[in-house]
Amino acid sequence: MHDIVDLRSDTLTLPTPAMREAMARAEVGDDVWEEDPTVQRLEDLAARLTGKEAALFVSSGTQGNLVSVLAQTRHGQEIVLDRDSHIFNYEGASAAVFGGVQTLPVATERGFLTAGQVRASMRPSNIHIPATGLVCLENTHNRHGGTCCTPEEIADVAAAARAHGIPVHLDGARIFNASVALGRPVADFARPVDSITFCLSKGLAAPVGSLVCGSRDFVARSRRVRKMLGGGMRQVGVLAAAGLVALESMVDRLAEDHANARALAAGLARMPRVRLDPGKVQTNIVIFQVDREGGSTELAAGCLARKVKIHQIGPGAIRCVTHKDVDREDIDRALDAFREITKPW
Ligand code: TLP
Repeated sequence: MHDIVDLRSDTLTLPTPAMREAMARAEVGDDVWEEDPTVQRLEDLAARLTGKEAALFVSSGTQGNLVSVLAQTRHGQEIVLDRDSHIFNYEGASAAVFGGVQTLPVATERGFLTAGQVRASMRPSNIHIPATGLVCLENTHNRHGGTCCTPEEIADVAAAARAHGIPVHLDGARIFNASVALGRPVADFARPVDSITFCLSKGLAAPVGSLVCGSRDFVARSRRVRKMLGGGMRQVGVLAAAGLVALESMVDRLAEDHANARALAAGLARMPRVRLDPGKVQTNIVIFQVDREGGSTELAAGCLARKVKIHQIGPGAIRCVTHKDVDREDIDRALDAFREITKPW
C-alpha cells in the first residue's frame, strides 16, 4: 500500500534498492570510447535476449526509435506505421524533423499492421512518389491498451515488407510485457525484424535507458547517429548497472502487474458510464471510455482528491497503467475511488 496510487504510467516506477546499490558499485569507463565495461555487459545481455548480433544503450525509448529510423532511412523516404503508434503521435515528429522522412499512418484494429496493409502501403517506383524506407511496428501497443501481437503475426508483416526489400523496426518499449503475457521469449518477437528498441525504465523500473538491437552493421550506424544526436554518454555504466538489475530480476514479476490490470479492468467494467472490454486487457495498460459529458475530467479530478492519479489521454478516455509501485491494495483503493465518484452517474 502506498500513500499515492499513481496509475499514470509505468515510467513512474522508482529504482529498487538493488539497483541503487549496483549503481553505486558500477565499474565505469568512457562509453564514447567504448570503454565502459558495465555498458558493454548490458549491451551484450540485450543482444543475447533479443537474439541480435549487437545492441546499443540509448537514453530513452524516443531516442531509440529515432536512432533506428535515422539509421535505416534516407531523406525524402516514407515510413509506414500504425496511426495510433507512439512514433506517429508522441515523438514530436522527430523522423520528419531530423530525418527528412514522412510518415504514412495506417488505421488498424488492434494497433498492428497486417501483412495486407503493409503490401498495400508499399510505394511504386515513380519520380513523383516518395520511396518507402521502413515499416515500424509497436508491441505491446500503448494507445490500444497494451495489446500484444504474436511473433508469428510479426513474422507475417516482416515477410511482406522484406518481399519489397523494406526493413522493419519494432518499437518494443514494453516487449517484456508481451513476452510474459504470451509466454514467449523476447527473441521470438525480435527474430523477424531488423531492429528492435526496448525500454528499461517502464515496467522494468530502471531509472533511465533503452536498448536498440540489430545487426552489427546496423548498430555501428546507430552508434554514429546517437553521437550526432548528442546521445554519446561517458561514464554511463552507473545507469547501465541499474538496467542489468532490471533485466536480471524485474521481468518475471510483470505477471503481477498484468493480474492487477485485469482486476482493475474487471472492477471498472461494472461501473456506470464506463465502457471497456476487460477481455482485451492482456498486459499492464487499461484504457477506458467515460460516456458522460465532462465525466473523464470529473473522474481524474475526483481521483486526485483521493490520492489516486490517472491519466486522461483524450476526450472521454482514461489510461491506467499498473507497475511495481502499485500493489493489489492500491488497486482496491483506486476502485473504491472510482466507485464513489461514479455512483451518482
Ligand atoms: N510512453 C510514455 C509516454 O510517452 C506516452 C508512456 O507514459 O507510456 N514507445 C512506446 C510504445 C511508449 O509507450 C513510450 C513511452 C516510448 C516509446 C518512449 O519512451 P521514452 O519515454 O523512454 O522516451
